[in-house]
Amino acid sequence: MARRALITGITGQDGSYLAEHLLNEGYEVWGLARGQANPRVSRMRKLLADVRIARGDLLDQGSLISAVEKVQPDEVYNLGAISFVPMSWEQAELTAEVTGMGVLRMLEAIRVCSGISRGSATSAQIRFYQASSSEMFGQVSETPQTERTSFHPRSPYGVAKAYGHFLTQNYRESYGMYAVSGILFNHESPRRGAEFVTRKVSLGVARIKLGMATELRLGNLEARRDWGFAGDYVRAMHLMLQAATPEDYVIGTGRMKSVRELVEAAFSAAGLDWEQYVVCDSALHRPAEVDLLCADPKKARVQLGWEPTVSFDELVAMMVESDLRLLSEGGDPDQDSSWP
Ligand code: NAP
Ligand code: G4F
Repeated sequence: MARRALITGITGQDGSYLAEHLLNEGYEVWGLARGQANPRVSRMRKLLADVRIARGDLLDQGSLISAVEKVQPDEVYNLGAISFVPMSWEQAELTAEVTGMGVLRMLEAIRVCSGISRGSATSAQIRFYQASSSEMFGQVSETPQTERTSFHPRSPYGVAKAYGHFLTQNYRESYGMYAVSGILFNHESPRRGAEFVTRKVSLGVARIKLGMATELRLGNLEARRDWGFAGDYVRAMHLMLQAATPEDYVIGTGRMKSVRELVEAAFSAAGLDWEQYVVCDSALHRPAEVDLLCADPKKARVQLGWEPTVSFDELVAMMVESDLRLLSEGGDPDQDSSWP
């Protein structure tokens, strides 16, 4: 019988790539979708017709229990979150509820449906993946960052992710659950939300190239990130749940670039000089910035055999090309029609 996976955040960037990967691996894939008429669900169905939908919301404990009871998953991937860092200052409480408490509710749903209580001999058969983030490192204490680097989150989002991370570890230690966190560094693709800097830049370049805009306004150009391709990172999520023992892993490329270098690469991919178009806008700076993030993915390479396959330059070129195609065909990035 096919193994069954339940993915929260199915309508997001990673949910779509993970669903594709698991379908290719022969899984029966279920996605948790919220809302009574969520337009992102119908868009996702066009791309991934074979994904089944279970209704539920990370804010609603009962709905998560019902979803786990209905799907009877072998693996649960908790990707659902408020994931845009600036929004976490504007809606800090909602971020704590979805990105932080949502992890507790999902773990509780698995615990309850598996009949586990304190001191019980039963351990859950369901394997749980938590989407932790390099934002937990925040103001970094060392570079590169490993599984042992201390956390100093710099946003309500980073704090909520740290809560989810420690809680996942705690359920593993308290209840013997197979529960792991992937500490993923920034990963991008043509399906990335338009609010994140890579996609904002690739769309900006495409608009300028096609004569639809004359400038691109950006915030801090000196921030550095370790950017990889989302399609590579979802393979790591799956590999983590196949390991003999439940452990946490850092996933990234080990290479860091600045936003300025991203901008240079993207404009040059379209044959443009970035300095003629980019406007620095201090209103786009954050209350507390994460200056640099750079992964040491050695543990994942040695223990899981995981390696990224797409370089920074290839990623940037892929995103610019995709947005040039999308806009020249009259697509609307807000409708995410860049999805193939
Ligand atoms: P994304 O594109 O922003 O997707 C977020 C998903 O969360 C959407 O499917 C959204 O569904 C869902 N969601 C929001 N509120 C929800 C709620 N109350 N109940 C259930 N689902 C809800 O994020 P992503 O880039 O795919 O990232 C996936 C996960 O990895 C997130 O947890 C993110 O924080 C984490 N992460 C991402 C990166 C990265 O670089 N991409 C790095 C480290 C960690 P709707 O369509 O209903 O809004
Ligand atoms: O693309 P970003 O918004 O991503 P950020 O804040 O690093 O968070 C992403 O990666 C995390 C993993 O490290 C995830 F957990 C999280 O969910 C999300 O996927 O910003 C990247 C950098 C920042 O330093 C920001 O200040 O780009 C800088 N930046 C400069 N100008 C900008 C802009 N960011 C955005 N979004 N928009 C700008 O105009």
